Amino acid sequence: MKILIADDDQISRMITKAAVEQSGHECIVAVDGDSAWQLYKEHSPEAVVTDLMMPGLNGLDLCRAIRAAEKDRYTYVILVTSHGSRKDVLAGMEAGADDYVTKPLDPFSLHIRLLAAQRITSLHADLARYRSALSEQARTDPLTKLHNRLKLAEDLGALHSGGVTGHNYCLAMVDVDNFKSYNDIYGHQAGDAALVAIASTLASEVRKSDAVYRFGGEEFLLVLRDQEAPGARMVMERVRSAVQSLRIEHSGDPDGVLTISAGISAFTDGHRAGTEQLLREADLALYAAKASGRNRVSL
Ligand code: GH3
Ligand code: MG
Ligand code: MG
Ligand code: MG
Repeated sequence: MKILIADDDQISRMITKAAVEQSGHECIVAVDGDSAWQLYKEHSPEAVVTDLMMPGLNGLDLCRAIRAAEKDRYTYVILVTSHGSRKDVLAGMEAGADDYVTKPLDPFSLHIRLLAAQRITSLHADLARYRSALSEQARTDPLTKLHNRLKLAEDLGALHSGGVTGHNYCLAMVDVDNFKSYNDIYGHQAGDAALVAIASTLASEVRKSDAVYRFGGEEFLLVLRDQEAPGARMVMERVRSAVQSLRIEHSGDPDGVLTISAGISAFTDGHRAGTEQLLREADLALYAAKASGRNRVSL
């Protein structure tokens, strides 16, 4: 582990450092609470061994600051207290410390506590990884591996709350043409494979700053950043043509291959609509593209 030691007394500091190193850990040493806090933020140590009484930020303040700052991790905090001060120990544990050792420091007591620290922090690291994998999974469509509607809602929310002021963007709602009959003719498995191929074409045809989501069954939503309607139309024409060029045979479609239709809506300086409104407008435009013959892009 990487362990932060905080003590304003030079002798105590040396003793603690020697004990921590003897236990096989890496040390970062702070001469008071304030610099401990700075070093904590800089190095993200797995554990902190801190003196209680220090000028400026004391051990209790340091504990509280660490607990308040932690999000996806856990820092194991061990207090170094004077012998017999139960009140200090209680205050320390209430401030968020996990354990304590008394001065004069016994290297063995510290060593066995660091074993527990290691176990707890690695458990927390596992939990954090698990949580982040679950969170990623909840936002990913299992078939196409595109982001899903939950992620779309979050991203659009962030786009607006972050003040897209000055940043115009477009939404493009995409729907596969005559896909029901594709499933009927070629089977559901072939349908799934076609959706995967189309999804990867959509993703590869847009810029890195753009995003593609699976909106529903055979519907996709593209967020085209820093783009106004004419530009978005050009992008979507390219995307439409790329899907057609996949040449996925579809005998039930007038083009003989699978195609998509797309409807575009634009968030501009003159039209600062909310996301619900923009989605509705993209859907209406998509409907127009379908009504006027499919395999086309509509605004
Ligand atoms: P349109 O051109 O008007 O969009 O006609 P369509 O047949 O594509 O429209 P419709 O909404 O009637 O059909 C959508 C079809 O997409 C029906 C549904 O079975 C199919 N579908 C939706 N999700 C999936 C999926 O995950 N896998 C497969 N294979 N098919 C899907
Ligand atoms: Mg002190
Ligand atoms: Mg549909
Ligand atoms: Mg369709």
